[in-house]
Amino acid sequence: MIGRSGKRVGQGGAFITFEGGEGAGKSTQIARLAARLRGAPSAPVVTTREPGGSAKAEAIREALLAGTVKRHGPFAEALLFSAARIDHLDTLIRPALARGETVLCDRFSDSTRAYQGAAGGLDPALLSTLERVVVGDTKPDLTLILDLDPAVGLARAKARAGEGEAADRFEAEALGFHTRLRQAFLAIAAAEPERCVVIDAGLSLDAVEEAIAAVLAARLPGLLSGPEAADDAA
Ligand code: Z5A
Repeated sequence: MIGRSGKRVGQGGAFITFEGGEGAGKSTQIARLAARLRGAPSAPVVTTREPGGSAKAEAIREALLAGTVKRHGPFAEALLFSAARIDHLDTLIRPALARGETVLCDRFSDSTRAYQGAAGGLDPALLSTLERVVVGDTKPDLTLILDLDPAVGLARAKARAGEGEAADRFEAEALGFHTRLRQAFLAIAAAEPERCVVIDAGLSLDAVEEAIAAVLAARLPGLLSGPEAADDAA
């Protein structure tokens, strides 16, 4: 099977993105899935994140999360997220996929659609043009949308940050902004069911991990159980 990222799924790696609101458990579940995949007879695994994942993109991340770009509006933010994504794709994601590795990425272009589009008010047509230019054919083979009540997610993020650490530019937005985000991610999943799967992120850590493993087994046979499973499913 040839995936959307343009590479052979099941016998090489795959491009898998994790999306959702604050504190949904993306970073935790990426670490768990990476450990699981590293114990399986499948392709090598790379974990990464957006904004970031490469030296230039990490520098852009600092400015975006500090909120210094906010005063220039959501379009300027979308352009900077895109600039970071271009470097990330060129220097990390595409080379890893070309080597046949699996890339697990914490946020990708659906976050631009949700944060700068649905919640930030940018025209979806504009964002879709930007996405086409920036992402090209390197679309995720699978996107896991970790869905959670935003009040619960924000409380988790706050508890993790600990006393005295200020909320970043996006965590500081009001609950209504985070509710729009949740709806936006669910709408993306509904519009692209062949790529996206919604995971109930309100379950326990272990239950979420098992739900993700079940989706992988169904959608990308071979990644968890070796190339023979992919051949059997073909
Ligand atoms: N952004 C954007 O606007 N446009 C874009 O195009 C892109 C991004 C790419 C990046 O922030 C920000 O950039 C982001 C969107 C915006 N908004 N913010 N803020 P980030 O990378 O710093 O943060 P994040 O992506 O929102 O992730 P997060 O807040 O770190 O959450 P998470 O990775 O989903 O959750 P976690 O760190 O795995 O878990 C949070 C805590 O909850 C932790 O203590 C866990 O142990 C706990 N947890 C996790 N799962 C569970 C369960 N199931 N039960 C109980 N407790 C749990």
